Amino acid sequence: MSAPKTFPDGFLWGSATAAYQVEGAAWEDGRGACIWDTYARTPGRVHEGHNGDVACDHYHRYADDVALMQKLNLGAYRFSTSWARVMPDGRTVNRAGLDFYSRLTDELLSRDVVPWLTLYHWDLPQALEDAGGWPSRDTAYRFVDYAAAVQSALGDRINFWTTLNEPWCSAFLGYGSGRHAPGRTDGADALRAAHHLMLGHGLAVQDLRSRDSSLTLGLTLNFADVTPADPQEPGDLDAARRIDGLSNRYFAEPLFHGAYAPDILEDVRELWPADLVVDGDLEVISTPTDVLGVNYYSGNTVRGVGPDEAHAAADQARADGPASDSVGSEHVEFLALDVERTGMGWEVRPQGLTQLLVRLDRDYTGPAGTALYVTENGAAYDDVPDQDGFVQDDERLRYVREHLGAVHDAIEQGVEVKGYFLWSLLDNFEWAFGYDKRFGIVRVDYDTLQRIPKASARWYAEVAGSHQVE
Ligand code: PNW
Repeated sequence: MSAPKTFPDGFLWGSATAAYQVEGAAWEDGRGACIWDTYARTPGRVHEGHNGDVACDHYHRYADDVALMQKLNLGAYRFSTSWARVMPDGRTVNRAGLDFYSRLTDELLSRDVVPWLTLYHWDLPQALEDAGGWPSRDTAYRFVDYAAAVQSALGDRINFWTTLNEPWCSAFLGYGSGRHAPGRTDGADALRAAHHLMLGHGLAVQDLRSRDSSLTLGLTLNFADVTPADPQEPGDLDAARRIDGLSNRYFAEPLFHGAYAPDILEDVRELWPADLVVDGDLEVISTPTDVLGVNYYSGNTVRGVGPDEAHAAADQARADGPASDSVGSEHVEFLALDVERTGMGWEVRPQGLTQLLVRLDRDYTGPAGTALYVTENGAAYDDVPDQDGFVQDDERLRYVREHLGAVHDAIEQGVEVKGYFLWSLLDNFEWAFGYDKRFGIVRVDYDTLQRIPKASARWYAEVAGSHQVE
C-alpha cells in the first residue's frame, strides 16, 4: 500500500448543498417563486415532474443537519441563499427569509463549522425572469442589491462569500440548450446571460468589498478536462480548443485577464450581440478576488465532425454532461469511449483534476494571488440500501478517494489548494433528474426524510478528522 497522503494544516474539509436542492419549504415565510419552481412545473422538463417543494426539508431540519456535519468532522459547509426567499419579488427584502439564514449561520458557528455562502445557485426570482432574466442587463444591478441585503444580515458572521455558482450552467443550460430553468433556447440570449452574470459578479464584489474590506470574496466556476480524440488530427484539436474555450476559458479569461479570448469570440461571432459589452464592463468583471471555487466532475474526449454529422453529434451530446451543451458546440462530437463512468454517465477522470488545478494556478490564480478551493466534487451512483437504509457505496468512496489523491498531487506540484467541498452532504434534487440521481454521502429516505450516513460518509469523516487519505 502507498503512503498516506497528508493535507496541509488549515485545509478546509467540507460538504456542499444548494438552496433549491435541499431546503424545501418552498412557500413558507413569504418565499417567492423562483425559475426552478416554474420550470419543474412545466411538463416534460424534470424527471417524473419532481420539484423542490419539500426536497430534504433542510429548512426545518437544518439544526439536525448541522449536528450531523459536526459528527462527520466536517469543518465547513457550503450552502446557498435563495434570492426569492430573501427578496420574493427580486427587489423587496423579506426579513423572515434572511432570518432563516441567520439561524443557520448561528447553528454552524456554534458547532465549529465554517459557513461558506454562495449568493446565486441558479434560483432566480421568477419576477426577475419575467422582467427579462439574465439576458437583461438590469438583472446584474438587481443582483448587487440582493448581495448587499444578505451581507447586511450575515456579514458580521460569515467570512467566505462567493457570488455565483457555475455561470456556465445558468447561461448555457438555462438560456441556450434549455435543459435548466428557465428553459429558453436562444444562443444570443445565452451569451447575454453569461455577460450579465459576470457583470453582476464584478459589481457585487466591488459593493461587498466597499461594505467590508475584510471579507473573503470570489466565485465558483465549473471546469471540464477536454482532450482531443486524436492529438495528431487538426479537426479534433480544434474541437478540443473550442469546447475548452467555451466551457473553461469563456469565464476565466474575462475574470482574470479582463478580456474575452479572441478565438472564442470568433467561434460565436454570428451570435454575438454588438451592443452587449459596455465600456468599463471588463474592468468590473476583472475586479480582483480572493478565492476561485473550482467545481470538477468529469472529462470529455472530443472529435471534430463535418456539418452533416453535426446534428447527430448534438443529439448524442445530450447524454454527455459537463461541457457538451455550450453554445457554439456544433461540429463537435463527444465520444462515448469505453471508460469508467458514474451514474450520470460522466467519465471518471481524476488525473484531469490535477491537470486542471495546475493549469488554473499557472494561467490565472497564481499570478493574481487568488486562492483555489475545490467547491464541488463527487458522484451519483445507483445506491442500493440494505434493510436499515445503509448504503455500502464503494464506488462513490473510491471516486472521492481518487479525486482527493488528485488534489494532493496538485498540492505536491506547488499549487495552493486550500480546501475541498464534497458534493453533496445529502441526496437532493438533482435538477432535471429530480430525486432520481443521488450524490449524497448521506442517504435521504424521501418517504420519511430520515438521514442515513453511507459508507462514504464514515470514510470521509475519518479523512476530515485525520487530514489524511490512506
Ligand atoms: C453542478 N453539466 O451541476 C451543480 O453546482 C450542482 O448543483 C449539481 O447538483 C452538481 O453539479 C451535480 O450535477 C452541474 O451538464 C450540472 O455540465 C450539470 C452540468 C454541470 C454541473
